[in-house]
Amino acid sequence: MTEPPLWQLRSRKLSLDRPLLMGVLNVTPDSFSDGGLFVDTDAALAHARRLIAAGADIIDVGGESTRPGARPVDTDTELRRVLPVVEALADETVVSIDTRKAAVARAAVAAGAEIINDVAAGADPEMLDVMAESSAGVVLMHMKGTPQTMQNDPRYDDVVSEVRDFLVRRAAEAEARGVAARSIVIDPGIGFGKTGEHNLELLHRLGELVATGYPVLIGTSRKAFLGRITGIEDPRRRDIATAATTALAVAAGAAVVRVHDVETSRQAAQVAWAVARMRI
Ligand code: PMM
Repeated sequence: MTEPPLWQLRSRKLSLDRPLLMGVLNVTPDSFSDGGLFVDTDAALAHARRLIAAGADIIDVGGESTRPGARPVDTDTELRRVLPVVEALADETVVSIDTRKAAVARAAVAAGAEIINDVAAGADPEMLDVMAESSAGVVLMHMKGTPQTMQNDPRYDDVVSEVRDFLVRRAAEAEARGVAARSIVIDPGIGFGKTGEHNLELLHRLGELVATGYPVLIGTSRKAFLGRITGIEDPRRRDIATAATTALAVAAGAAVVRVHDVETSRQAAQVAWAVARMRI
């Protein structure tokens, strides 16, 4: 028997012998689907506890919106938003910090975060060193451009191979700087510098990312392409559409799904996983 795969985090390991659910907790005034709801620390903690009760394995705390066109925030503002939440949650669950800033990642790990989720895949010159020194689990995500520019007519010759090659290069760079291979998860960055059709192709050909050997995280939750497909304009009404992508991603081998509504995606992930393995 081969050992079940593990994701090595800062102070513990997570088993990847079933898909993991990462619940989204945006402590921001302007995220696209839940901006403004959980800026207050108590409201954020109450929401995190609801996500945990629904089956979240990880809570992903973010203090900077990366929706298309969002304005960057400064380090102090981001820290003020996320640190009290990270500190309070670290005793209760596995906390991931969603940030592009090395300084925020460093402080969040010191406050108890186990995972650094970087949508810029280590673009901050100090980020890979923070990842290596902290021994945190890391998510390296592909984004074309920046949140300010990424949706201005993104083009690829072959989106899947370009995204895959970029992620494998960044993972190799992270390993060269001292990040353990078993700490790394890759993410194609659904909606980050991609058209709806690019997102569909990445999901359709997910197996090509899974074949890299790195566990793959997929974040489709409530994103605009789901609105285009279903005609649902309000992002908060896109959780069933999200659950459909969760099922497909899990069936194709995704290791982690990042979602706002954990309950619907947990059910979808469990059923897809049971069918994929033919085991209840
Ligand atoms: N999407 C958002 C933010 N952070 N992180 C990862 N790793 N993957 C994603 O797809 C992703 C992310 C989009 O913003 P939201 O927090 O409002 O969903």
